[in-house]
Amino acid sequence: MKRVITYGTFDLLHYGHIRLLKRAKALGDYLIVALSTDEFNALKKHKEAYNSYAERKYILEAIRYVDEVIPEKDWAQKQTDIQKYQINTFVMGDDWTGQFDFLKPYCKVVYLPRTPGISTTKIKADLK
Ligand code: C2G
Repeated sequence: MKRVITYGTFDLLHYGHIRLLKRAKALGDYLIVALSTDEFNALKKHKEAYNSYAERKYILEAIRYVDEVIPEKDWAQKQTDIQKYQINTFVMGDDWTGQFDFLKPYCKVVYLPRTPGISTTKIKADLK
């Protein structure tokens, strides 16, 4: 079984997120999403999600491509996660290209093209 992992806040879930999750799942058989906790968002990512961690987890668990959701509490947990969850492939959108190449000794690292024209920031701005 090929196990894939990806990380993110996934707030105000939109089709760009879904396309990322769909393509990530297509790279294996089992997709784990490491979901940024509210504390990690506030303290380390300096962004506040509209939906709480519990709500964002509930939404992600309803997506056919997602097999498991775990908390992302720290920038430094990826290497441990890869070993703990026996990950074959690490996936992120290409806005992160190069940032996680240090994981290459432990698993495949894939950066997928972001979906243009949609973002949580844009949604919030358009709704003002
Ligand atoms: N994404 C995408 N297309 C968009 C918007 C987002 O492909 N139009 C991807 C991002 O590249 C990311 C994933 O969807 O891979 C989740 O997006 P965010 O929740 O914005 O993730 P981010 O805040 O970048 O958190 O440790 C890594 C961080 O937790 C990543």
